[in-house]
Amino acid sequence: MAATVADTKASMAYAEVNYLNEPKGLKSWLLTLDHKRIGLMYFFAIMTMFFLGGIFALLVRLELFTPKQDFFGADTYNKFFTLHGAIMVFLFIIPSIPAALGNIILPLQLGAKDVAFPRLNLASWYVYVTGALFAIYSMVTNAVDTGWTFYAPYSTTTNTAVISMTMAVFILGFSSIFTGLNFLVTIHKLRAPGMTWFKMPLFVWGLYATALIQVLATPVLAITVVLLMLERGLGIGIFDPAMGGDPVLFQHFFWFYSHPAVYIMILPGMAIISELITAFSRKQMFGYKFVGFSSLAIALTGFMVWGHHMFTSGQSELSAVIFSFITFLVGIPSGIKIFNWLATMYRGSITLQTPMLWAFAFLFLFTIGGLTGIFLGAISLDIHLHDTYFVVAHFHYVMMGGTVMALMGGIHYWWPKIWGRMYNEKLARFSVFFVFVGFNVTFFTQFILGTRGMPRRYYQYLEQYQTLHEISTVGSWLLLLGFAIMAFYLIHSIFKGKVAGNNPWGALTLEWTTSSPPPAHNFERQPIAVNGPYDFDKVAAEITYEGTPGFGETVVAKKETTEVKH
Ligand code: HEM
Ligand SMILES: [Cu+2]
Repeated sequence: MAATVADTKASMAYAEVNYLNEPKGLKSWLLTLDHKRIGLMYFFAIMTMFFLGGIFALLVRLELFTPKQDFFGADTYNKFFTLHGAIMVFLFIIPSIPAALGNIILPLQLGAKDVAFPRLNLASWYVYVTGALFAIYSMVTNAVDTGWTFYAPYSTTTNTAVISMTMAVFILGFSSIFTGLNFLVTIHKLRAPGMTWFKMPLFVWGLYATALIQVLATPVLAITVVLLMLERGLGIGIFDPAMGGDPVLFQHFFWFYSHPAVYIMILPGMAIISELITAFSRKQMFGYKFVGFSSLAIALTGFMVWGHHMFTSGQSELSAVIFSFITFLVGIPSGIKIFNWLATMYRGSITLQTPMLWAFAFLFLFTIGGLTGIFLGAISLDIHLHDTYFVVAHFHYVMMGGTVMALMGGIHYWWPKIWGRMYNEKLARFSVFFVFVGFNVTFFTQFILGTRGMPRRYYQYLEQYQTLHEISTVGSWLLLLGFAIMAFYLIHSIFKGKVAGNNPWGALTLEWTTSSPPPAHNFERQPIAVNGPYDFDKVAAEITYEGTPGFGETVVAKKETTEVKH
């Protein structure tokens, strides 16, 4: 493939006419059917929610700095951790990777002009915003103090604004279902000519598995919160034993959605990591099919383990043993992914650019999160660790150490495609550093606190826990610093960043073949998938950004086969 000089210049330039500025005007944004614009609107929405949820987290940590009451009373504290959890789960992390990055990137990676149902896509954003408004309404009218899990019968009897918050969750569910449905049909119907299932990028495989869960599990949550609202509003006894209901039933319903939901959170994160590991190792994905199918395996087994949240809630011993066993099984496909990522890096041409640093942070933190999940899946251990800070540490290692690190990796990887410009890489490294260190300082201490018996959801505690709580709170300030630096250089880069060109990293998936930022209809010519997404041993792409090693060259990576030197 000999590129002409003119082609090369164009591929290194900033695309003056692009989806960001054509068509112009606020109305063209609010009524847009362009998946990239909708994805960007989602991006700003989820980042606002990450900020809001982060403020509540910092307040919770601030109160926990000392064992006694310092700033807020018990009721306010309960509201703060509930709002933190509910915002982070329902308004930030579930829509984050699929609805924001997935919306922007998935059609580009498939070589499609848009998603299958662009109007449904726009509708999903408005549904999301409506849900967010209900959540905000709840926050300003007495808020909620039940924890993000809304366990009955407390949630049907507390005098806080449970109905508006559960209504928010109900509405947000539909936006999630719309996105999932759209992706399923898009992946089936709109792949570029030549793109067979096994030539799809692994990001697409991951979003496909995620979409299955979104479509199948979310309706269960919707029904659960409707029943909760009926009980609260009309006094129908479903969950409250005082009215003849069964509180354990609520927990079954809730976790039947919410365990699969943790895979709605982590599968897209894993999917991003697959892209990063191959791109920055310049190597074919080791065990591509295993990595692809393991996403489906996780999605399916994820439906059968919800009872591990209820080992102490009253279920038969037999069901506890079965849930425990299946929980261990989920570790297998996750382990397959980790091993294949490591094998992909082995003998690769690794470059340590910012997205890859986030991928390393993910590998390290998610592995800790996953392994401590196995502790909790063992019934005898969980009896002791249930509802302690060990659990808080575990799910933060998975959700924040896993999904949020992957999200940050994805944002930094696709940022130059989305805006056509590159961020300041020095500052980006500082940001990774502070977030990584801050994260471990904040949350590793909580594993220790948990094993020593510190319960979760308390604003006062015994003096023996103080030092570890203090360290954890200081960690949350380091996290704040890391994310503040990031916000600064990312916003700065939109206006002042260096031009990135079409393919700043030299990656091979189709989104890198169009200009940066892409035109409104994505591609000037219909792309054809000739090669696999990671055939670095067969094809080479020109690297269009001066900060990437091999700039201006078309670098051919090492062949997979090992040459024996004599
Ligand atoms: C900015 C960093 C973060 C800090 C400092 C932080 C801190 C905390 C604290 C102190 C609690 C209360 C624990 C308790 O007393 O039970 C908590 C709970 C929780 N956090 Fe975070 N968190 C952070 C990020 C996140 C993220 C990114 C997510 C999800 C994506 C998340 C999800 C949750 C959930 C679901 C709960 C449980 C709430 C509940 O008990 O109802 N957190 N967090
Ligand atoms: Cu679970």
